[in-house]
Amino acid sequence: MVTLIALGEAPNREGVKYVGRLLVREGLVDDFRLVEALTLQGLPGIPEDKCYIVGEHLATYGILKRVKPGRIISVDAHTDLMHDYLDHGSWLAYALEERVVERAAVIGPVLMIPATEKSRLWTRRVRIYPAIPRSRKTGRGWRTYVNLRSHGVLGVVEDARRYLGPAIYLTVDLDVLRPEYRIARFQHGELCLEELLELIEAIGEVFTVRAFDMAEISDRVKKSQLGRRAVLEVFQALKEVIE
Ligand SMILES: [Mn+2]
Repeated sequence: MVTLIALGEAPNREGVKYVGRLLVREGLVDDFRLVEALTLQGLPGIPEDKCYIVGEHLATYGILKRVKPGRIISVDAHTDLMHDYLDHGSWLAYALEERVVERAAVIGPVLMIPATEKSRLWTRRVRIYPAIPRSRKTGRGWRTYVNLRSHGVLGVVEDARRYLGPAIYLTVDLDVLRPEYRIARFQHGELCLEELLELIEAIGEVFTVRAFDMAEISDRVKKSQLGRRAVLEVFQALKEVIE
């Protein structure tokens, strides 16, 4: 079964429902369950499942409370490690702080990456693998993050495997794709579809993926041919990873 979580503002809720219909029309799923609410508190119970489709990325926080996976990989253009109030830009910080997850790896971000020790971003029990080379200031001077461009998909995924152990929950925020895919409401990242598919495949080879979500879908995807193709191919790749 596939569970759609249409949470938050109308563009996200519309986008999720549109993608649900698209997946049925293209024969990728037979049917789906829909859970809809304006706020996280308003969500009725999230059913336990292996496949979720999510608009507002905050829904992943709700899923984690239900699935309790312990370890998570978040593929995202943003680290979602802001630490001011709970929303789509901070859910991972709160999930870590509240021990909803014990350890996390964020792969592919270009934004919200801690650069100094004074950063107001959450930094504990999380490892960050940016899309392109980035540095942070530590007690021993500037150090470069292990990143996709310099270390390759395998370099990153194998490092994450040593850090996280064998079994994970996987969330893929589609804003990790470049701006021309026009899927998410906020700033897109640096990956092309082929790079994202290669990353998902490598994660599937190296980890046991207990469940996944595909997140940050908005109604922009209705008018984006590249976006629709990406949604279908990423969903297919994710399904293969848990089968
Ligand atoms: Mn996100």
